[in-house]
Amino acid sequence: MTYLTKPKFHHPELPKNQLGYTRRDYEASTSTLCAGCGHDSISAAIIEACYELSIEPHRVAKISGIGCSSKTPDYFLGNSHGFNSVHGRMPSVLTGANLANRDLIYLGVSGDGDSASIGFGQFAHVMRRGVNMTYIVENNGVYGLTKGQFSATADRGSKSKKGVVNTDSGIDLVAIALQLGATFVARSFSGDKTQLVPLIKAAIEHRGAAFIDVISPCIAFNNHAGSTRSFDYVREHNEAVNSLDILLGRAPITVDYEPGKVIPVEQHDGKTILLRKLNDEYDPSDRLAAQNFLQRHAAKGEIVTGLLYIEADSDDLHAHINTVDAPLNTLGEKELCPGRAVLDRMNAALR
Ligand SMILES: Cc1ncc(C[n+]2csc(CCOP(=O)(O)OP(=O)(O)O)c2C)c(N)n1
Ligand code: SF4
Ligand SMILES: [Mg+2]
Repeated sequence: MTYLTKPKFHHPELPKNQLGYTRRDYEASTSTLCAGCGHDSISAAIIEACYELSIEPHRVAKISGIGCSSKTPDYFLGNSHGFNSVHGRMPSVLTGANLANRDLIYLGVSGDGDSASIGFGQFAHVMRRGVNMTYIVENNGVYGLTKGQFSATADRGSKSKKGVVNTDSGIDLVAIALQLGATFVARSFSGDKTQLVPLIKAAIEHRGAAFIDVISPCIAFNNHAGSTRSFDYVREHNEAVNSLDILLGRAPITVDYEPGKVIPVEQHDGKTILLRKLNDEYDPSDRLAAQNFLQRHAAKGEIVTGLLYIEADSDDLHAHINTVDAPLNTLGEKELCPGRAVLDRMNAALR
């Protein structure tokens, strides 16, 4: 993979987070993507979210597949663990790593080709299993890396750069994630950092499968009239249903808000997300209503963004299969081997 290292020096008075790190400590090599690619804005949003959450970089594992989007983990969190896997196989690598070491923060980064075309089966299973992760799809409707073929998320009727009309139905990964039981589902736009950064922070704090579909225009192959993933189209059709104001720690809520306008969503560990409603009709705690709302609006060509669904009292794969609290990779022979007598009893029970 090509990469350009960034100089290490920086202004001594750059702001620092609670750990004493600057934003520069969450950066990595210089991006080699096309100038103006939406994916670079998502990398910047991930850096900002991790800086604001004061995450220790060595506690993050960033895992990706293949594509321009899947290259981006090279451009953020240079001091974190990383695994650039095979096309469409990021979810199984992430699941395995998560099962082996539950103590890391898992960040899956993928593209619409990587997740909705070749990796669609893997995407489905990682969602239905409730793996504790933040799964981001950088959705541009094309295979950017291989020069702009329609991906499976491209809308029927949308036009390629050369004027070819897509005749296949597009897969809506948000609808699929909702149907398969993801406990945090959001959509955003790479051009809206104000919306995206709090969503990434909330997804990282969420326990369970957190999915964010980020519309991320490909300026080289899918930013023309007739595309439904261009900067202009998304700006004109963006229908934000809410915004996340603040992500608080365990401190009591001290901000004043008009009742009904802001919903406090308490998470499993006592942390609270404040959700500011922009659409009174929208209830992000009702999975079925969310699915209905999204389909009605998609039929009108609107792109609904915001936190679309959250299950506050969620759990994850480790809870489902009842693993021990200690990460499995820290267990020794003593804990892992039950002893001859127990094994004999188990074998006898199977005869
Ligand atoms: C098994 C396999 N099949 C096909 C390819 C070729 N290939 C590389 S990237 C890619 C599509 C990437 O599209 P997407 O995930 O949307 O990423 P983008 O480049 O648009 O960000 C394809 C088909 C590959 N690398 N490996
Ligand atoms: S080809 Fe498209 S997706 Fe790839 S770097 Fe260029 S603008 Fe981004
Ligand atoms: Mg793509």
